[in-house]
Amino acid sequence: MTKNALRPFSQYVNAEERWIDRRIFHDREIYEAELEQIFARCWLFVAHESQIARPGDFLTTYMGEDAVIVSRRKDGGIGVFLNSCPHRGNRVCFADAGNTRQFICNYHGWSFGNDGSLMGMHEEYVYKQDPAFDKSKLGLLNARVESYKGLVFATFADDAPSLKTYLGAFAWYLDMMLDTDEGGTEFVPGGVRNVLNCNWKFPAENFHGDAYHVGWTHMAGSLAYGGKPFAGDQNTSFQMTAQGHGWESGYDGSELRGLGSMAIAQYVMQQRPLIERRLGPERAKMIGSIASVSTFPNFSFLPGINTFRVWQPKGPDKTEIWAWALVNKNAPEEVKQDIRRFAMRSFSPSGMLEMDDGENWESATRANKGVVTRRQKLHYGMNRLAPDGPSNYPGRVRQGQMGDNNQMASTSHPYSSCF
Ligand code: UNU
Ligand code: FES
Ligand code: FE
Repeated sequence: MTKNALRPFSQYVNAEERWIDRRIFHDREIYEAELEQIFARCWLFVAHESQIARPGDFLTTYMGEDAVIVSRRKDGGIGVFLNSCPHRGNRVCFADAGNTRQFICNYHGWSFGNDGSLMGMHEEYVYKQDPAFDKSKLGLLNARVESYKGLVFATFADDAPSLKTYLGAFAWYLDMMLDTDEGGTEFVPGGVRNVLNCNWKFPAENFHGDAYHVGWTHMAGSLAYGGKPFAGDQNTSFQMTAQGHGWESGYDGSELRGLGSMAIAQYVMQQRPLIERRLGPERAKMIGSIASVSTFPNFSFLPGINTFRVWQPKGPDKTEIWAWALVNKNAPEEVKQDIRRFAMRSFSPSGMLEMDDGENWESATRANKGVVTRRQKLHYGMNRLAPDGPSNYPGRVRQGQMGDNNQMASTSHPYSSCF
C-alpha cells in the first residue's frame, strides 16, 4: 500500500494541545483502519528464534488478525506465511507449535512445504489436465522476515523500510535485553495467554511510558516488589521515544529494584563488568532499573521482570495477551527459573501486578464509549515541558520517567500526518 492511499486520522490527536480523541479506543471503523494501515504495514514481532530452533519447527501466531505460520525451513531460514489455504481459505495448521515436513489442509487435502509452497493436492491429475494450471503460483503468501538479535519480525508491506531502519535509535536500548552476553537469549519454553476486554492501545501505551501508574495502581504490589513504594525520581530517570517506540527507565540500576530475586541480582552484578565491555558504561549502569518498553505497534516488555508480550488485537474492545519470559541462554538454571517465576508472579493472569492493570484497561475502554463521554478529549499533558535528556542517549530523550510524552508520541503516532 502506498502512503497516498492512507486515510488520515489526524483530527483524532493534537500533539500541541496535548489531547487525544476517546473514539480511537473503541470505534469499529478506526479499528478496521488500524488493521489495514498499522498491522498490515508495520514490522510485527512474530517469534523468538529459540522457539523454532530446528529445521521443521514451526509455531502459529497472528499479524494483526491475519493468522500466520512461522516456520524454520529446511534451508535454516525463517519463513512467515499466511495460515489460510488458497483453495477455500481454510486454516492449514491448527497446532500452536510443533515440527513438521508439511502442512496439509483438512478440507481438500492441499499440502504445503515449510516454506509455504504448494507441494501437492488430492486428485492432482484433475488439475493437471489444464495447461494453464501453475502450482508455483498457489503457495501461502510469504511475508518479509528479518531478525534483530534473536527477535523475528515480519511485515506484509513490500515498501516497508528495513527492520534496522524501522527500529532506528531503539536498537541501542534493545541491546540491553538482547546483547548483554555472548550466548544471546532465549524464551523460557511455554507461554501464557489471556483475554482482556480492552482496546489494544491501552496496554501498548502503558508499557510505552506509564511509570506514573506504577506507584498508585500497583501500590500494594510495588511495596512487596521494591520494598518501598515506587516513586520514580524525575532527576534520575527518562522517557525515550523513536518512531512510535518507547522506553522509560532510570539511568542508574545500581539499586537493582527492577529485578526479582537475589539470584537474579547477583547474576546482574557479576555480569556488569562484562556488559560494560560489550555495551559501554551508560547501558551497563542502567540494567537493574525499573523500566518499561513498547515496540510499535503491539510488542512490549519489562526489562528486569523480563516478561515479553504481544497485544493481539481481537476487535476494538478485545485484546489477547501472549506472554513469554526472556533469559540469557548462558545464565545459570537457577537464574532462568527465578526469572520465569518472577515474570509469572508479577505479570500473568494471576500475577500481583497484571491483575491491577487489566481492571483499569477494561474499565477505561468501556467508560470511553458513552455518547457524551466520547465527545470529551483525554488529557495527555503530563511533564509536557520536560527538558531534554543527555545527548549521548539516542532517540528523543526527555528527563523524568513520569510523563505523557512517550504516550503522546506513540499513541498518536499512527494518527499523525507523518506516519
Ligand atoms: O506496571 C508496569 N508497567 C510496571 C510495573 C513496570 C515496571 C515495573 C513494575
Ligand atoms: Fe488516570 Fe483516572 S487518574 S485514568
Ligand atoms: Fe501496570
